[in-house]
Amino acid sequence: MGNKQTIFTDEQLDAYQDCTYFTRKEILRLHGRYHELAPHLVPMDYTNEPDVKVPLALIVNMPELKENPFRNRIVESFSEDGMGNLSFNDFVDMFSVLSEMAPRELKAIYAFKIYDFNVDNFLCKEDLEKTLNRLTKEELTPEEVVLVCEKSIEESDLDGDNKLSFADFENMISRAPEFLSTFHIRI
Ligand SMILES: [Ca+2]
Ligand SMILES: [Ca+2]
Repeated sequence: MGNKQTIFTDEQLDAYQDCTYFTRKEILRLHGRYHELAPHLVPMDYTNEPDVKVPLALIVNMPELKENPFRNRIVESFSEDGMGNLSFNDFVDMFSVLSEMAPRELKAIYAFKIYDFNVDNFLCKEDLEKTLNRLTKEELTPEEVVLVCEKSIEESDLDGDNKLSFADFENMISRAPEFLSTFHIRI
């Protein structure tokens, strides 16, 4: 018997491996990162599935996220309580979707949700303007942003209702993959 601490049971690690794009080893490393964010809050032993959440403010400060213009919205969209507090499961899900192993289609679903600022299941001109302002770190003038948004909608709006449904959005990112660039994060 060594003195190596048990963090997860084999069953838990199998479940994580099945539900994410991570290996057992990566799950353990992620637990280490999660623990490091709030050592006083997050126990090492997760075998009894403690009900612990790490607040948004600590998560968005991780080096992997802190330069990302959508960090708050990303964290909020994976937070089961909707407030941006992440349980370890939420934390793993988030980095799994952001990982290079996650398929483009899955990233597109989350990107659409994150860009849909007014949560009506469409990307309208205002949603795209907010998105583009963040993506270009305000490098474009307001007039240029309006122009690019109008053009993007015009080119991708398959059903002509002047806003982008998810199908229209998929059409847009097939032409402009940079819309998914902020959703590739290696941890
Ligand atoms: Ca919208
Ligand atoms: Ca449309």
